[in-house]
Amino acid sequence: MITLLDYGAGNVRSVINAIENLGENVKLVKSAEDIESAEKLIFPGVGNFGSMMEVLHRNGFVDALKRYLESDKPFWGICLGLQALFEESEESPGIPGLGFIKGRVKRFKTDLSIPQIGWNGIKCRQPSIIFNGLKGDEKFYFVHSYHVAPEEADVILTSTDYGYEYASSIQKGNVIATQFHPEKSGNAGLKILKNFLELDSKQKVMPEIRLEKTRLAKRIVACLDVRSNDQGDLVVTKGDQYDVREKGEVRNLGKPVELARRYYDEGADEITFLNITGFRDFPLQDMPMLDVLRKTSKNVFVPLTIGGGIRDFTDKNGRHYTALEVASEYFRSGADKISIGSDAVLIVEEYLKRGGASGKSSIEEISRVYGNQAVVISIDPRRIYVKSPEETSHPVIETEIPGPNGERYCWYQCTIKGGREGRDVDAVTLAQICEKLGAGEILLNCIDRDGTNKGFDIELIKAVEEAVSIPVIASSGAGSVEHFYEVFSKTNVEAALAAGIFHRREVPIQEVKRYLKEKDIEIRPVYSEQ
Ligand code: 1PR
Repeated sequence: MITLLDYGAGNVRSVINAIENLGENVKLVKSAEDIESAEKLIFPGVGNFGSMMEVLHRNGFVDALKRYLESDKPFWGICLGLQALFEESEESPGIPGLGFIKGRVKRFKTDLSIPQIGWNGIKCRQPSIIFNGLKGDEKFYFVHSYHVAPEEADVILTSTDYGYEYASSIQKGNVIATQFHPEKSGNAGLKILKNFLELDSKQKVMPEIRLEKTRLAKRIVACLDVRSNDQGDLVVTKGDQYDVREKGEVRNLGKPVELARRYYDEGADEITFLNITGFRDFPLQDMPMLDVLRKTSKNVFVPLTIGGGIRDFTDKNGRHYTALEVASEYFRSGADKISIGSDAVLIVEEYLKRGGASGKSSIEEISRVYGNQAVVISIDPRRIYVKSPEETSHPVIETEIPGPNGERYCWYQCTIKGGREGRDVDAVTLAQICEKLGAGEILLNCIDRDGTNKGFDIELIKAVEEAVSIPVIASSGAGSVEHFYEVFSKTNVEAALAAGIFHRREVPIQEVKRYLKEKDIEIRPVYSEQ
C-alpha cells in the first residue's frame, strides 16, 4: 500500500494511475495521522511553493511530514515535493520549507526558455535502488522554473544540465526526491517507480557514470483533434486548413483513446487533445472528453494536454462556471496542461483596450493555481498580406512567400472559434501578452499550412519564438521527416507537433526520431523498453 499526499493542486491522477499500473494500491492522505502511519509515502507537487506550504500548514501536515522524514521510512517527493524538503525558495521569499535538507530553491538563471519543459537526461552521483535496470542514458520528463541547490553535495542523487548543471534529484537515507516526473516519463519512469515500490528487495545500483552534458530533447507531439461526427460518435478528425468535412461528412480518423495509446507506444513525447468544437459545446456538459482523458491517462505515461472550451460559461439554468473550474475538471481527469485558444484572443483584446492586465483572466487564474507550466496558449493564425508595412498597424514580416498579388509583407491575424472569425490582434503580440499574463507555453498552429503537408511556416514560427522566452511548439503542415529537421534547425522551438501524417501512418514517429538523431538533433530515444 502506497500513501499519497495530495494537497489539491495539479495532476495527482497520473501518479495514482502509474502506481496502480504497477500493481500497487494507493491510499490518499486525509489527516496528519495518515502521514505518520504510512509505510511508503509519495508526495507529488505542482504549482507554487508558497501556496503548497500554506496548504500543508492549514491541514496540519507540516509536523507530521517532518517526523515522517526523520523516521527514514521510504519517501519519494516529485517536483515541488522535492523543493518542499528545502529551507526556502526564491519563488516565495520568507516562507520556510520543511528544512529536511539544507539549501535553497533558486530560479533558473539562463537564456534558455523558462520553464524547462521536456525530456532531459540525468548524471548519477551515488548508488540508488531506483537505478536498478537503468542504462543511464534514459531521459525523464521535467517541467519547472526553479531548481534545488543543496548545501551538502552528498545528498545529490543526480544532476542535469540546463544552461548549467544543477541537482535534479536527491537521496538521503530512504528519502528520495526527483525534480523530474517519473509518472510522465514513459517506461523509464515506470521502471524507477517500480524500483521504489519494491524497495525492500533491491540493492543499491550505480549506473555507468556519464560525464558529458545532458541535453534537453526536442519533443515530438502527436495531436488529436476531437469532435462528435454527425452520428454523435466522438472521433479523431483532421482538417484541411481547418475544414474537417469531406463530401459533407466529418472525417473520421479513429478513436481518441486508442490512437493516443498507439502514439504513446510509438514514442510520442507528448499527446495533445483538442476538443475543436469546444467553443460552442461547453466541455463540462460534453462529458465524453473527460472520459477520454480518464481512460487515456490510465495507460499513457507521457504528458497530456487538453484544449477546447476553456472559458467562463453560464449554462441555460443560469449556473455560472469559471474557466478555472473547467480547467480543474480537466486536471482532475488526467490532464497535465490545458490549452486556451479563443479565450486568449479575447483576453488580449481586453488587455490592449484597458492598457494592462485585469488580474482576473482565465490565463492568470489558472496559472496562479496550477502554475505557468500548466497553461498553454493555442494560437490559430492566418496570413494577411499587405503591400507595405504602412498599410497596417500590426507588426509585419518581409516574406519569401509572396501573396496572391505579389505582396512581400504579411502579418499573422489571430482567429477564434476554430478559424471561423478573424480578430484585430496579431500572433506575435498575442504570444507576448499571454506570456506576461502567466502562460507557460505556446502551441503555434497555422491555418494556411494545416493539413497541407507543405512543411511548417518557418517565418511565422521564427517571428513568435524570437518574441517570447517561454517554449514554443511548432504546429501545422508537417509532411515529411525533413520538415521536422527544418523547423528544429532553422528555429529555436522546443517541440514540433503533427497530426495528419501520424493518423494516416504516412510518417511514423519512430522514423521522425531516427532521422533527427541522424542529423544530431537531440531526441528522446524510443527504445523498445523505454
Ligand atoms: O478556442 O479554446 O475552444 O480551443 C479550440 C481548439 O481547437 C484550439 O486549440 C484550435 O486550435 C482547435 N481547433 C478548432 N478548430 C479546429 C479545426 O481544425 N477546425 N484544430 C481546430 C486545430 C490544428 C492543429 C493540427 C495541426 C497539425 N487543429 O492542432 O493538429 O495543424 O495538423 P497537420 O499536422 O495535419 O498539419 P478553444
